[in-house]
Amino acid sequence: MENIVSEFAIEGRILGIEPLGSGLINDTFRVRTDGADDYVLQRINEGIFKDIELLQDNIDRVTAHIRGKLVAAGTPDVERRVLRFIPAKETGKSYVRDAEGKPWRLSVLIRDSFTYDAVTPEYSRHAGRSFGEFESMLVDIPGRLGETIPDFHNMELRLRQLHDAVKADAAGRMSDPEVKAFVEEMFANEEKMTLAERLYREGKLPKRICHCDTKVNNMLFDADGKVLCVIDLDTVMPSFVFSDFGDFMRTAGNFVAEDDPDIPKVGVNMDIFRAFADGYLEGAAFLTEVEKENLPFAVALFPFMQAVRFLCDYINGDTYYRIAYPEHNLVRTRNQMALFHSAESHRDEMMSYIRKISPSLQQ
Ligand code: GN1
Ligand code: MG
Repeated sequence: MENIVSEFAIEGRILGIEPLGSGLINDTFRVRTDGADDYVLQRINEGIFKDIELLQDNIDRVTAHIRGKLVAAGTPDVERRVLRFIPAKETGKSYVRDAEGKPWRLSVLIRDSFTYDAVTPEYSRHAGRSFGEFESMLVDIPGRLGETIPDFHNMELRLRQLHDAVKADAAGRMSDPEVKAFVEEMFANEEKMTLAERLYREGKLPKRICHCDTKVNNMLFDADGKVLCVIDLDTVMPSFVFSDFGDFMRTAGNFVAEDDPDIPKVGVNMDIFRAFADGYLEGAAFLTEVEKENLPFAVALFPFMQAVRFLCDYINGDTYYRIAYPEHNLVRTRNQMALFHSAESHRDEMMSYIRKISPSLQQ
């Protein structure tokens, strides 16, 4: 790995390299140096991100655009507010390939920053505002960003993939009655949960540039719980705003982690919902009525979509998500389906709250 790092134009000598974070897709390391900055080294999972040129081009454009906005607004401490990727010495590109052809990239580790897997309502309010502002800053990014994973958050596609997985039954897991019951329940919800794709076709719902992986641990907080910077930009692409609202609530708004096997503890934390919605509606001034009134739908959609994806991977024999034990994806499915049920049962309460804080919505 030291050889890889030395292909980038870094400052200082490398003192050590150690694993960092808990992502399920890429491999991430911290590079300690004797210079002013430490770095984050990542091996990009090319099995999942098939077009590395497009991926890195998106990231370069997004970070440059946000940096420009922050500088223009006179924001202090810009280096801690947006990621900086280091160019490769030879090509000037923001990634290199190792001897086996695997792609790697390097960014500056943001000083005095913290990540969390669970947050308080106060932190969630900051997170909501930050994701709203992140989307706002990208409203006028020139040109079109590519889809790094085509139809990434398309619920219709995810259900088709489940149909295919069930048909192929590659790992022989369809004989498990629990798996079968989940599959049936998912298909029974097909019509209801593909609402966004229909609204889009009817011209009632726009696609915007969204982050599309707003897990709570994809943001850096400062020591006071304010959000410094949004990270993990691989999936920044055109999507519905439901992606960002829904995925944050899916992770931060669940009483437990997405793979906690203690299912009775799973549920939507309404204190987090209210705080996150407050912040998000403050940050995302561009939202249309249709977008706002479907935010409670988004809170149900994302655990449902994630359950479909986890179960699909389980049925396929665990080829996508990193797992720590054989039933991991099934446990994740149970957890996310329970969260989906909880979100459904809180739907009206969430709607009343959204109406209360956005008076423009019809009462
Ligand atoms: C993956 O890489 P990571 O852990 O931030 C996944 C997300 C899922 C998430 C579930 C590219 O995100 O979509 O919501 O796992 N990213 C990709 O934990 O599939
Ligand atoms: Mg991540």
